[in-house]
Amino acid sequence: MKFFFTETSKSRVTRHASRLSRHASRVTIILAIAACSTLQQPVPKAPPGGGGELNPQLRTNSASLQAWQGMRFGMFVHWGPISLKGTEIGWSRGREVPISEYDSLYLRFNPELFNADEWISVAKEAGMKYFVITSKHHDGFSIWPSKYTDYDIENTPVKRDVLKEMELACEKQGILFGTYHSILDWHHPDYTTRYRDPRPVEGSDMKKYKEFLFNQVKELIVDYHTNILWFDGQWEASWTHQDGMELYKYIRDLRDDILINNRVDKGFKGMAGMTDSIAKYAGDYGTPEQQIGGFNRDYPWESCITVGDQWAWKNVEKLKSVKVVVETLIKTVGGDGNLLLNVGPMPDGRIEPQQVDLLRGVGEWLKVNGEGVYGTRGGPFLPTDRMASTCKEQFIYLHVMDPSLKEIVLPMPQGVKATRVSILGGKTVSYDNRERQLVIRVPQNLPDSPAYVLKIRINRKAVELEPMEIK
Ligand code: H79
Repeated sequence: MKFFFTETSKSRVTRHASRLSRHASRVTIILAIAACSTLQQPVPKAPPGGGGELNPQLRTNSASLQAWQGMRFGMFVHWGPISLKGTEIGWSRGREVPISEYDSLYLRFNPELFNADEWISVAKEAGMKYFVITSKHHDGFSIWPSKYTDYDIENTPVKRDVLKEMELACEKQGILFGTYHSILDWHHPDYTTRYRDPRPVEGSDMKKYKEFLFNQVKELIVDYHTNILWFDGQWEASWTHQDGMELYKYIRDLRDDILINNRVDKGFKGMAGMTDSIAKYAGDYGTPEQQIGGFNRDYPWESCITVGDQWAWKNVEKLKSVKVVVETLIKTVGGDGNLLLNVGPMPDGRIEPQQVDLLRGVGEWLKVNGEGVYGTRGGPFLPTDRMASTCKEQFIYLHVMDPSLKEIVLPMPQGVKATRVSILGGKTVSYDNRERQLVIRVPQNLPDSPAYVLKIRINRKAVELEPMEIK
């Protein structure tokens, strides 16, 4: 019989990890008993991701993955010396900002108002449950005192280990801590290729660069207890499929409960961000960028989207509205994905007040409606521009973004009936069960909110319903 957990337990280095591990072994026992005693019940499928074709036994850690999927909403942060210029991190090197100037910015990077607890409080107020910070972007700057480079925070005027402060603030406030790490490095002399220039860099040595990369990743795991490794920049020719699988295995051998995105390997396709062949390529989840992923319950995914139009901070940036961000979150969770919403803090170390206001607005909405977001799965109704749905136990949460709807008609499979409908933060709502249809009469005087959520109790487990299209 095939059980849920196929991965072996390795030594864990964090308290968080051992909590997860204790949880995992309890779940394993319960599932094993369940699998033996109730043959009609489907045995939960192992998560689809893992170490790629070279490591077929190395599967995504189910407990970590499920915990992370339940979080649904995280904070992405792109930050570094380039915030002094307000141009894009990585990409503006050698474009808007001459290389020599870009590479000297760290000498005057001095974010005196940086306060990790404040950042993480903002994430909490926004209703975010995890946090991913750029440990190193394509520009090669390391935001922690790394043993393996001098191009790091230690050699800026900042006399603090800001990454450690972020890790500890996350631990203190109960937020899962993760790191974004670019595989490519246009600053490192051993990294072979440079953007737009296919010629190998003279004297470069990818073997040495890989050693550097692996060593830095180990620092993030051992010294900073990162729980998520969010790779990027794997698309350049210098990085191979073999390298991707090797790096995945290297990490999982150090600690088996870390989540690793699919950009560790070459299976990541375009900005839609999913992996072509999950058996072939390494990675635990897909990463659509600046777009909402399509409905997918089979391969976990997370959309990363900026609050403005740049990843790093930019002066006078036009931000998305609270309504647009809430709708983005709804459509994402409705498609069974997570949302990693990006902010770019300022060179003085603060998250810009207008970004904080936006996040707080989203948090206000989640205070009332979070029940329909956290711990849910997407569906059964496929997201549209007007509505999206999530489900949990015997409840369907219908997120309605169009306040003009007076009556909502939903398809229902034969025999499935609603037994109660209410509005989150409000009263019960009247409805009719018809032949393969549920008709809901939308209440008058809806709350003034970016969207409202109808909580529909049905006479079976909602997650068992096949996905259905709605108009
Ligand atoms: O870290 C964030 C981006 O910096 C990074 N991925 C997210 C998470 C990323 N790296 N590369 N890309 C995204 C693709 C970038 C494409 C573009 Fe451009 C950058 C389009 C516009 C700016 C470079 C400049 C390519 C075309 C013009």
